[in-house]
Amino acid sequence: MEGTVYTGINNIYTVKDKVNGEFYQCRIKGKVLRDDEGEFIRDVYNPLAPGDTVVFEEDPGHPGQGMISQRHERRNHFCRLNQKRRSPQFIAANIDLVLCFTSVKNPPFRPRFLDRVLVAAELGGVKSAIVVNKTDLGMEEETLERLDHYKKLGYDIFLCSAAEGTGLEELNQFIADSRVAVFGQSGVGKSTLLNALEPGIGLKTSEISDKYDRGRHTTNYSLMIDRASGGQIIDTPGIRQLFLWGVEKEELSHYFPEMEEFWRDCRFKGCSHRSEPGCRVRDAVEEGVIHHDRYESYLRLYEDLL
Ligand SMILES: Nc1nc2c(ncn2[C@@H]2O[C@H](COP(=O)(O)OP(=O)(O)OP(=O)(O)O)[C@@H](O)[C@H]2O)c(=O)[nH]1
Ligand SMILES: [Mg+2]
Ligand SMILES: [Zn+2]
Repeated sequence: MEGTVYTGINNIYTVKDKVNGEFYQCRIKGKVLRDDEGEFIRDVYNPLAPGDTVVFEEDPGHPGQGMISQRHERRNHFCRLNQKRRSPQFIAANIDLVLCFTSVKNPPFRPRFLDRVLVAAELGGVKSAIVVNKTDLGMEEETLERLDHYKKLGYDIFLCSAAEGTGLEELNQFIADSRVAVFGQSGVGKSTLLNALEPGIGLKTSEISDKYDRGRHTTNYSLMIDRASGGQIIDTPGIRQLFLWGVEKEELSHYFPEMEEFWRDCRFKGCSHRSEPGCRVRDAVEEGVIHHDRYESYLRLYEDLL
């Protein structure tokens, strides 16, 4: 049987059968999963994420339960480094879009965090757009300016208030019939907004206290949901910080779209764009062509990779 993974909790994966549309509770056959070539998938924090397509068989003695034997090749993935395990933690696979979620306040707008998410999407080969939630709390001039810059970089931006229902129609049109994962800090309102977009799904949400920054998370596993109008949404747990997986420091600048036209012309091959002479990227920062805050994000991500 062929199916798609919708969620995975404690090594039990919910898989939807491609033919009959039924859900099966599955384990991995022989504990280690194989890919299309029959090779073991090793050194990963989790071998399967919502959106993965798999081969599985139903357990004859237990209807509705099954064993997964193979994971098909992915067309893309969204992933972060699990710091404790030093291995990739896959958040979603085979998706059309990552919605990088932020809020204007409570928790505060954090462009540095946003940059990390945008780079991670770029690395996994996934298209991304920005959702700014809680606009009912009022927008700072500084936030508007930063958003304007992201727009110039080519990102679609949606200003929403899940509380007041504003901006939802536009976002709905944009994601129609797509498979979309939402990702962002805890408390920005991902689950609340998805509940507003797709009434009846009843995702758990919760009041944020001033503790939000210390890791109080409401959503604690990724979950894919079929939308009534077609397409899927994937809700994910909020995190405090994102670390990149799958990039060499020499290539980090390739994942900042605005650096594309400069890094090739640096004097040294493999330029870190930090202190080398003849660095075109730094020239562009000094000329104001590359935003100094984006460059700061670059430097911090670079330092993570040292
Ligand atoms: N003012 C305002 N509050 C909102 C809005 N959207 C969500 N909230 C509130 O923000 C808090 C957190 O919402 P959640 O939807 O649980 O946040 P989340 O991003 O899913 O958080 P995690 O699951 O922990 O990652 C709740 O108290 C919501 O009521 C909004 O548009 N405006
Ligand atoms: Mg949530
Ligand atoms: Zn350089």
